[in-house]
Amino acid sequence: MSKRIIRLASMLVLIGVMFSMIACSNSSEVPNETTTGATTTKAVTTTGDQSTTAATTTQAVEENPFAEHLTITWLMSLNADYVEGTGMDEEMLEERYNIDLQPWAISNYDPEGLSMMLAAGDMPDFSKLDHAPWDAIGLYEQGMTRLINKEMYKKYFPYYYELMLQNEPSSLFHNNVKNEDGSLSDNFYGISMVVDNKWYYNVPLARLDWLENIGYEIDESLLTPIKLSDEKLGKYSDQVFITNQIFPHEDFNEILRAFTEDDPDGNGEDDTYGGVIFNHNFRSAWADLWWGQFGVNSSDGNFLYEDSVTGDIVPYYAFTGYRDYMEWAVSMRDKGYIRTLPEGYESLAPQGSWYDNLLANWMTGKIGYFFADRQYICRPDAPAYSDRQPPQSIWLNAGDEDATFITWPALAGPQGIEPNSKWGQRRYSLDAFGSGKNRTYLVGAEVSDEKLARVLTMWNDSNTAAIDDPYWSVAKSGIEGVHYTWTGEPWNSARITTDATKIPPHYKRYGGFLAVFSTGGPAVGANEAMTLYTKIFYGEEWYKDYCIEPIKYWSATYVPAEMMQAFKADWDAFGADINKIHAEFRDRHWNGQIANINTEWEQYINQLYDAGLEKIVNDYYNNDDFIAYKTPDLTVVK
Ligand SMILES: [Ca+2]
Ligand SMILES: [Ca+2]
Repeated sequence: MSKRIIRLASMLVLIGVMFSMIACSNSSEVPNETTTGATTTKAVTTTGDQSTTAATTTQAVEENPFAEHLTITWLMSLNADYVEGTGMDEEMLEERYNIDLQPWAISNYDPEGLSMMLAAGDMPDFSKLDHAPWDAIGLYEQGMTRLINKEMYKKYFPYYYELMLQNEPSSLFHNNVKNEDGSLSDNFYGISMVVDNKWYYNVPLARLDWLENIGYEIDESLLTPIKLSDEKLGKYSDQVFITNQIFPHEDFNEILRAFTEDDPDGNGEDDTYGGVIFNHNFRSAWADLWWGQFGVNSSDGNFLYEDSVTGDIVPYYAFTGYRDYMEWAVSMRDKGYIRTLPEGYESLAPQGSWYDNLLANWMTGKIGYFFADRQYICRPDAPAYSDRQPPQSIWLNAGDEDATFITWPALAGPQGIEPNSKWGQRRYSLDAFGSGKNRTYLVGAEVSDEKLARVLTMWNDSNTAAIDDPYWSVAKSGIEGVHYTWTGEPWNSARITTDATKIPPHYKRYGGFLAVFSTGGPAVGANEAMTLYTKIFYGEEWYKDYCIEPIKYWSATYVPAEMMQAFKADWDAFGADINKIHAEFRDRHWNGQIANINTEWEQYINQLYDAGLEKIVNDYYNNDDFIAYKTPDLTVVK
């Protein structure tokens, strides 16, 4: 338990009740070095390194595992113009692993090209066929691919195998060749991609200068300034601060009130307000922080929740957290502390209508609280997009060059910070392993164990090498000064990719041999703000404390195929009625037509159950054959 309450010296809020709760935890003092490169502490395996002399290894008697020269066909890139034998990365890997890589000049995003290839019976040895007509199971059933046994990972790709163990049980579900009784086997239809299951996008961002103007002081020791040195935003260095502290829910409500009523911009006019909210039917990642205060997620309807009274597993629209969110939202809206956007924002498509509107409203400089994509805070290198986002939009477009900001992990819920309190953001990927066409690497039917072992070894070496390893950094990303440049300190600043047309022919790259696994570690080579934010975010493991975890998650990964089919039939029968009851209740609530939430919520739930939700809950959501979600160990593998 390491949730941290922000401790404010406030003239406006009753001190004592909230601030006596928890002292700042020392767990925040994670040195940056541990997070700069998730892979740096793992030793490079020497088996693949032919430049290492035998004398330096203790297993001198071992045979050279790369003695036999192997030809390996390949298709893992958009690069349809690539001419085999011309790439710098191809040459490097061929030399080290005693192989001839033969990339095929078809884009893996080309449905026609891939269909023709497969129709002709051609299957590359190693591929990722995002737009093929069949998925991994379909291709295997047609005899195009082979299976991969877990032992191969254990032996030749231990880095991957360890991640697999860490992320059980869900790591085993993806691409698994299930036994006849439905149990898991040790064989897989393809190599499941590893994705970052710790990531979340939006974080809270508020005007720090306004907080100070309305009487809050935050201890400087709790604030880490974002340093900026680029030409564009460098003059705003030290104007955005990251803190790992949390405003208690009631404090934050009070802040939204004061942003509205206490003239935080000091111009003597009643012209500001706390934040922007959307109506109840707007479900998006941009509403997740608001909803998340009440333990319910807006953007992903596959999250299921446990009803604390009945123990039923229910969808968001039957969960009390949703009710509590709606109550809070309407109450704050009616007070004017948070406001909706002008007409027309409701539509999610085209995206521009609400998104442009939101950014334009924030840019008025009259709003105190925002939610910000961590990737774009103070980002200097994506002008068209990022200049409209706070904080930079306030400096650049609202004409408020002195504005200061604070950003923190999540908005807290009314139940406080007790260990079992469930509020916060949503991890973007719940599982570390993925499946489906765009998250599965395929191995051709003709590939021998030896060939598979060679490639797995290559991937193991590339993933376990130090981030600045002279061989692997070039094999993965090219040469500094040729393929990219750093904006500041190497490996600790932004990396700008050189325009492809400006790279000399002999430095061309295929680019699809190694960039195959995202291990969930902090990204290197982002802009200054994101690099710092990422270090704190991963170093302090915010995703462990500030994310809502579903009790169950509705997806083919967790739901048996027959159950999914039966559900679809039932949903076809009941779904429209359930949706209608939900929509009516939701809209009446938004329109202020609910007189007594407690009685009307109960009536609403009864209506839903009578309309068929009871059967859905009993037969599917509560059913033990629908496996409960288990949060994996989210520690970043070093
Ligand atoms: Ca070749
Ligand atoms: Ca004012």
